[in-house]
Amino acid sequence: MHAFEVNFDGLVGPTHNYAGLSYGNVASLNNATSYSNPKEAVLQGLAKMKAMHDKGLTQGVFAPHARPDINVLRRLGFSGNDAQVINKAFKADPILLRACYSASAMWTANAATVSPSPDTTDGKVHFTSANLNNKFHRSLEPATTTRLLKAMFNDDAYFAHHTHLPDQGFFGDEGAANHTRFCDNHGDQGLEMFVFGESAFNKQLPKPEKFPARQTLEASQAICRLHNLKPTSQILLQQNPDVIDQGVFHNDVIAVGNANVLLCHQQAFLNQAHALENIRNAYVGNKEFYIIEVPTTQVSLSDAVNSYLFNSQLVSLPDGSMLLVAPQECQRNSAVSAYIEQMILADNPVNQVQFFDLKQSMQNGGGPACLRLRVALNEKELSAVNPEVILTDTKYTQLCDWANRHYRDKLEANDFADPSLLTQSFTALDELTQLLKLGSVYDFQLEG
Ligand code: SUG
Repeated sequence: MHAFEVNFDGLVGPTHNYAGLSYGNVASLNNATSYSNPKEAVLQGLAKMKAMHDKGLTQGVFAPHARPDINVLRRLGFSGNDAQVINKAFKADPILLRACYSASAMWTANAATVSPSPDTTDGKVHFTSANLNNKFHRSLEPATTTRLLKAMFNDDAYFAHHTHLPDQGFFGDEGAANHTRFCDNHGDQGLEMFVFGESAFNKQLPKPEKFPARQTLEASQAICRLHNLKPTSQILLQQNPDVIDQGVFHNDVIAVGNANVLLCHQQAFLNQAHALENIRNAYVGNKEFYIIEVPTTQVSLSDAVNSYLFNSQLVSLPDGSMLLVAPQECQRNSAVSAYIEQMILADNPVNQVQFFDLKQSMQNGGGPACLRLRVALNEKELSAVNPEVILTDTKYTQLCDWANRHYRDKLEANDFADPSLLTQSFTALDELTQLLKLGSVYDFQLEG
């Protein structure tokens, strides 16, 4: 049966802002005082989705979360009606309020880990929402993410949904940002690579010293169990702790895989030579497996982090070629652009590059790959997906129109005191759930 990799890109939410919330994420900290443009952000993301659709790929849309999270503000002791809660929180702790306004659910690579059916012993596609417990603003995401996933993949015959892992650092789980899958074709059994930053229980393994490791070995092991992964479809490797300390907060900031290709920096993994040999040996396909290892002498670690080269998407196009979907920051960095030019001419399957302006997301540390959740599906599974979340030309036009009507083009510090931002945001999302036929997925819809 024919199979597809569908990328579900996060629609940037109406309250997208820069609040410096992610310690260990260089861009987030550097842009903490910038103002944001949510309208530009959502349209930049939609332009990438449309470009993928125009290339003949199946492209999905993942709805944003309702922000501010008024329930968590109440849980933290701010009382009264919505306007009073916002007003009190703004006076008491404006950064806390900003965290509750964060549109961070746009980075759907962190929404969940997904195991396609050829890799699982029960033949179902498995989903586990990430608990994201390393950062307060992101820990608010898993319950709504699960509701959204169930509204998109709503058929027990094909899809299995699991509750996110326990909300505690020992089981820190950041989803598909630390997970990639290698296979000959998307419908074949694959090798799922889980990359963890540290072990919670095994004190022998090294840890980063400065910045937090956001994914634990124990979380990755739990996902393998929950997803009924075939033993030959899993490999667990440790990220190089030194690079976490230099701003590589997820594996997808230093490595990206697709089909029979792994593109990674020379310093991506702990004991790299051994790690790469293990991946090569564990590959279950018949095709030649390519490892493109980018040397530090050609692309330094700081060039990698600043350009987000490894947060490019690698996608197989319908004609069999492979495209690097890179942020425009790669084009502007001379070392990185020279490397890309060399790579697409070299003997490996990657033979094209396209650059995208995703500046609004990039300024918070979210590149092309952060914005998408990959779900490999066969024809039957794809026909069981809610069709309204699949991008078409019409849906693209509707979504641009929706964003143009509801989104602001500037948000700065004082705007978060204004309760009409909540009303505008919830109105937009209520309309979106109708456009994408998601039913009631947000707290404000379920409580109302
Ligand atoms: O979790 N930034 C996100 C970026 C996530 C990138 N995702 C992947 N690499 N897959 C994070 O650090 C910044 C929010 C702020 O500072 O306002 C933020 O949450």
